[in-house]
Amino acid sequence: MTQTTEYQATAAASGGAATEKFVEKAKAGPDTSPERVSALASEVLSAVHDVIRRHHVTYEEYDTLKAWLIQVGADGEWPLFLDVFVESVVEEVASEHREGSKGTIEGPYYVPGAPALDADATLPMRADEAGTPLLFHGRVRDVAGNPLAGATLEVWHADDAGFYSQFAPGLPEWNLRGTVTADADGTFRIRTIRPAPYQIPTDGSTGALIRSAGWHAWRPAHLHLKVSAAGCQPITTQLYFEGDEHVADDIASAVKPELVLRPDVAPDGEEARYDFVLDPA
Ligand code: MBD
Ligand code: FE
Repeated sequence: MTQTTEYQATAAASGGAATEKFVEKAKAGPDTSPERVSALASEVLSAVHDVIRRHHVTYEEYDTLKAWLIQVGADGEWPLFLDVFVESVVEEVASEHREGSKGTIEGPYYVPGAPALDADATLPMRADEAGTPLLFHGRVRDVAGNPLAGATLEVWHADDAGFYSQFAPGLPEWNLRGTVTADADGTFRIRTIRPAPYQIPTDGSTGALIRSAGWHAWRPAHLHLKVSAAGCQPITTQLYFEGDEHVADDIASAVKPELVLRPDVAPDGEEARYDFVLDPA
């Protein structure tokens, strides 16, 4: 169990590594008008002022908050903290008018450019990859029911210990990450392993808040996907597994009933089907 010890000792690096990746991705932000910046910033500040008044927040508490905010930055955990506690509402607003499959939050561990795989795919994994083998298959269609030939499914997920490649030490670069191109009839078959539930790193500042508040630190086991096809709006989503205790109690509030898989037992592990429906662009 040396491996486990090594991972635990460095778990905070998972949240931290996400900052480097995010900064690479987030170039110049969109041009936001001064009116909108002012409206949003003053409402956020008013909400904070209101909490201070209602709870008679003390100078000691104010200084604790300052120190914690500084530490979140020092740990590189802003992407982790924001995606866990804020992104679900941004996604809710962004997908209000969508008719096709439900999306949910992206989270901090997406990396573009995973290895290209054809429609009958096995995700890159170690020869002795632990975990129950999972065959995940289905079809991608548009809202009118037409199959989307050559749709792309970017898939990424944690391993059987709950760790993501490129965000935890000791994993091959693209472990359990792939870019799958569906067939001419929109179908795909992806062989992987069932991921473990994900625990927010307990040794960073996000973990410190969770512990101080007496909350639990868990997300249910999940597959992450970005599904896209020509002429359609891409979706970013996650799929969960029925029976996982955290499905009803996700710290990131990202579970929707439509996103829960009910895998069947298969000759070699388990099998689950999910069909994606994409809205027109
Ligand atoms: C994850 O794996 C995740 O998907 C989210 C949203 C937040 C933290 C870790
Ligand atoms: Fe995740």
